[in-house]
Amino acid sequence: MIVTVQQHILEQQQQHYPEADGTFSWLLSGITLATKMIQAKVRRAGLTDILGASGDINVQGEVQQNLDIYANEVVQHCLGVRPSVAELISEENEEPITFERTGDHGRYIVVFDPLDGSSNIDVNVSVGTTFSVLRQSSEGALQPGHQQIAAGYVVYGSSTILVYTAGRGVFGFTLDPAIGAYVLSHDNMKMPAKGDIYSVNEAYADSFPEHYRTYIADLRKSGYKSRYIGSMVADYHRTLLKGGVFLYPPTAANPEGKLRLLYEANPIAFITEQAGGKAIDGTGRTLDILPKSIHERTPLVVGGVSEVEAFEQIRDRR
Ligand code: P6P
Repeated sequence: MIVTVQQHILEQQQQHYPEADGTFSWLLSGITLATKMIQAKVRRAGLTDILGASGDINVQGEVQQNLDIYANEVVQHCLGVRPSVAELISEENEEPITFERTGDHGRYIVVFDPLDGSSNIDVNVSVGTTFSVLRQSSEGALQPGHQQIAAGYVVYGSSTILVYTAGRGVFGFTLDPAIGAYVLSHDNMKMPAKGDIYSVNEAYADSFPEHYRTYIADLRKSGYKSRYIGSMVADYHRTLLKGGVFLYPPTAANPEGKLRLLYEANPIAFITEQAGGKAIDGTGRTLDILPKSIHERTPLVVGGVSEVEAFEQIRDRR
């Protein structure tokens, strides 16, 4: 008996938000449609001459891949036509995209990275789309992550998997290409309290703060394996399924960390806490950070309770 993501969202809504009028589930269907269109292009990237950089530079100063541009346009289109969306914030756009909505429309802000890890596209490594849904408010998207009403990601890997939470658990859906639907494949996901994998780019270890280096050395001594793909959604998805820890510490090149708070760390942190794990910026809870700008970066240590609390103990011993 298959359960599609649309059925699941409606069941969740009927169960937990009976007063809801369906605008939220209609918004989420815009995201699932966009990711189906993106995955179709990702799966054929090498064939449709879409490989290679477009030569443009995005606000992050990164060379844009053609797929980045396509993915950004697709998400903007699929969500922009939803009257419930007041504002879109994309990793690819310096400024927010706002929509003039009347009446009780325009209730939500969607923050997203249309194609995270896109530098891996040309070498056929998994990439992903991340999203975070906030209620429209006077502070716009500059809200702490604990105010997210939904968040999720799609990882375009050996299969295409959508993982999302709306605050009542974490659910994973695998795209069945034969029917073009996301089908429930990971019900009520929980992150293992303790794993045996750590994931960090050790090339920058010399510039990590001392307690990060001590922490990683301790994990190695405890027999942990190292896995690092360099595509956050893929590295995180493995951590959610197998446990362990994924971290991007402050480095000389990125003293505030490299990952972006609004559309990388916050969605991941919301999912992690809903799945029983922990996510911190090195000092405090990621979801409590009050953002100052929409593209701000943050350090991230995310994983099972055992691994993150082991980090906190080493940090606090300083
Ligand atoms: P580094 C991809 O550009 C990204 O934003 C994340 O997806 C990934 O985790 C990180 O950067 C990799 O960064 O410095 O290890 O190459």
